[in-house]
Amino acid sequence: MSVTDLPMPGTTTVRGACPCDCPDTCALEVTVEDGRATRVRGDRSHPFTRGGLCVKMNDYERTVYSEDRVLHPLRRTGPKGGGQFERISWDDALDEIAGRFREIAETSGPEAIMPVSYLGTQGILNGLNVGDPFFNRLGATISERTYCDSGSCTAYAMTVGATAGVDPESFVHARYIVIWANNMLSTNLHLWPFVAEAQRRGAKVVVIDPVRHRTAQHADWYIPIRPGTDGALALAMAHVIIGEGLTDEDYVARYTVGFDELAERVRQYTPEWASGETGIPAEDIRTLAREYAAASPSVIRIGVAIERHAGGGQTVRAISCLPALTGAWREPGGGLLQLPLWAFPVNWPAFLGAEFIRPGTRVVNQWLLGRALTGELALDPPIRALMVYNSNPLVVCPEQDRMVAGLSREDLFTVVSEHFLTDTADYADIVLPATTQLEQRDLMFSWGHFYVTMNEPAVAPLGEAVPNTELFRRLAARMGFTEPVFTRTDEQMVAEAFDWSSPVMAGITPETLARDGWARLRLPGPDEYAPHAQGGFPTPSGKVEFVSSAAAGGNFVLPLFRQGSNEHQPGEPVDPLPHYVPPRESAGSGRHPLTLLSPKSHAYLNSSFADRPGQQRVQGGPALHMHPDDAAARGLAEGAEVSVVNDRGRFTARLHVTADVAPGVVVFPMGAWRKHSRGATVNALSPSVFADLGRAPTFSDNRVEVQPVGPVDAAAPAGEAGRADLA
Ligand SMILES: Nc1nc2c(c(=O)[nH]1)N[C@H]1C(S)=C(S)[C@@H](COP(=O)(O)OP(=O)(O)OC[C@H]3O[C@@H](n4cnc5c(=O)[nH]c(N)nc54)[C@H](O)[C@@H]3O)O[C@H]1N2
Ligand SMILES: Nc1nc2c(c(=O)[nH]1)N[C@H]1C(S)=C(S)[C@@H](COP(=O)(O)OP(=O)(O)OC[C@H]3O[C@@H](n4cnc5c(=O)[nH]c(N)nc54)[C@H](O)[C@@H]3O)O[C@H]1N2
Ligand code: SF4
Ligand SMILES: [Mo]
Repeated sequence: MSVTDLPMPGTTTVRGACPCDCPDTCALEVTVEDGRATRVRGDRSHPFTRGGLCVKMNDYERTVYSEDRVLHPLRRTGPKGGGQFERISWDDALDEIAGRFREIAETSGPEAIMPVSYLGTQGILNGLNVGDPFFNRLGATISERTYCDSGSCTAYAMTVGATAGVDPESFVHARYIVIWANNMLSTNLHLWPFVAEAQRRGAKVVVIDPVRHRTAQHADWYIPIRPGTDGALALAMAHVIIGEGLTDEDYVARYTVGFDELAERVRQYTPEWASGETGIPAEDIRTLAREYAAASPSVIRIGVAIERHAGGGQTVRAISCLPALTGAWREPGGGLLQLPLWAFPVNWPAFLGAEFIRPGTRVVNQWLLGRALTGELALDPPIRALMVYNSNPLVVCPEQDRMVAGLSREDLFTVVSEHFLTDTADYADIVLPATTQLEQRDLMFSWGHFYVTMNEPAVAPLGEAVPNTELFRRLAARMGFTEPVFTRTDEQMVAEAFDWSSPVMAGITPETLARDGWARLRLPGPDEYAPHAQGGFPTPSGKVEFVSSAAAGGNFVLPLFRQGSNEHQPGEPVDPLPHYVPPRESAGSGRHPLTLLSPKSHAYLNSSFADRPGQQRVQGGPALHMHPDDAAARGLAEGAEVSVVNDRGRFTARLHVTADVAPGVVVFPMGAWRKHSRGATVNALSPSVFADLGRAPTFSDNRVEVQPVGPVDAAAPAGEAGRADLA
């Protein structure tokens, strides 16, 4: 520590946690001077995040004190979407909301009211489930939120069970690291140093992605693949590993079920066949399988993006089989990393309010929101009121044109709780001001490491902003809900957040967390942690299930993703063995030639920060990335103004021609707002079709055409605009 790091007299340092929906969950230190946060930086003593914040958060105090913050309740004064509002009091806002909710519940039934939320913050108190008890008590439509990783979770649970998997910190021990559909240097930044350390120690790093992005550029071997065909690659790897006798026979015999059936199943999936699907030479597939099986320990990191096509679930099923075939789980640093979230003993029942759900309450998936609002999805009663919090559906949901039409309905009553006037908030009848992480208490799990992090409020709420917890306390009181869950304080919620008596929480209490800021779950250290060296998988058999017993119950969505409800399980039958499901649109239903990918923007967090000037400067203007061959075939050049079209919609963009995207693929990062774009954004073209498992979205299963719309402006190359994405 240098002299300049020492706190100045009159200043305090408050420990916090980044609230973003990001696997890293960085530990923060907030400098507060005279009641104002003046600096936010990473906690350098944190073993995983090590003090460096990403470009989204390294000037967080500017976001918090931005002049654009919504600081008072607002009522709409202009047309829907116009963003014109007048200030009103909290009392008036709550009266109006409770009055409308009551009237709608009485005349149409409470299912005419629907919550729409996701992960604006992922704190246990203020995040995913904060409104669930309220809406379940009200009897509102149950909102199914399978935006992210639901398909992967279902597939993973079917195969290896809900296990934390490999400790990200033990990646340093791996000898072979496969980064599969994950732009780690943009989306999981703090895992990279562990990969780089392994690489320094001699590990081979392989990146499998249709895009040669900044992470791929650091790989020892970059393997371009056709989007949505990863299942073919994984099954062919299994074919080679089994066919060439590269399995760990002892591990397979002791700790797996269904090997013979799997061997029989993958016999058809030859490298030559997979080459035709994936575009990867058959010899490369063999080499990958042999190297992967020979190296010990080997580890696979799957990105969330792996699930976003018709066969996303079966892809994760197939990949989840590989480490068991080779016995990679035997050593620290070997196995598979999906969501270490499963390591945390979160007391979900205390937050879901599932006990309030009336049997038979209808479930609507937020993915179909546009259709639900326009009436194309036949709903009785129709949706008459929406309450949006922790989400910006107009930007993040598919079929954006339908969303605009739906949100424009004069008879729809829309409430939005927000930090900023987002595209969605512009359509609200009432906007409510929400506090940021610096103004609220929360407790965080992580989906990228094994540390619990406490967030202490650093400053008083700005204006009349309230935490989401307080918002729902106020609404519940107005609705006359008196059960204890609606009156508990944030401190009481912290006390209920975990099963503190769980062995992994030994010695960790709210008090120690308030003092220290964070704590590692009481698991063996990263040099020793090999949770499945001797099996012990949390599946019904306790083994890796090549033949999945959970598949017998059919396709399922975990209750976490659907407001606590486990009812209405669709039970569509699922083949208990992994198999190949080709991408839907390239297999025939998409008549356009190019596959559009919409991965994460480097400088934004989903659509959050996409309105912040500092982040916009880093991100640069949005650009559509296209391979030179595809550009030449269309007579398009760098900087061209292009229209990206399919049967669902269109948007315009500047073209950036680059060999870093595979031929046949175009890339436009998600996150930019409509009001900063020329109207429609990339999700105007995304389908609302679900993947095969867990009702995952299928953004990557999206066929489009690209057309010129104007003359080339050679003076303004779009390469500048798109620089943050592929740099
Ligand atoms: N900077 C930044 N970080 C973020 C976020 C953000 O918005 N911005 N969002 C956070 C959230 S919510 C999430 S879910 C994670 C997601 O993080 P990631 O899992 O990394 O997801 P994406 O960035 O969407 O996509 C990663 C890569 O998958 C590739 N890809 C797409 N389709 C396929 C395919 O079919 N096969 C293969 N092999 N690759 C494919 C894309 O080309 C892209 O390079 O990131 C988190 N971190
Ligand atoms: N095309 C395409 N679409 C995608 C994806 C993709 O890869 N491609 N990714 C999908 C994925 S993985 C995800 S996770 C979703 C993300 O979808 P969302 O979770 O909706 O993410 P954001 O767009 O960041 O919107 C979060 C909003 O919550 C607000 N917010 C933040 N904190 C608080 C708070 O404490 N209280 C309240 N009331 N509001 C708060 C923020 O200001 C922001 O406007 O998008 C999905 N959409
Ligand atoms: S967004 Fe992710 S990387 Fe950035 S500060 Fe937050 S947790 Fe860390
Ligand atoms: Mo996500």
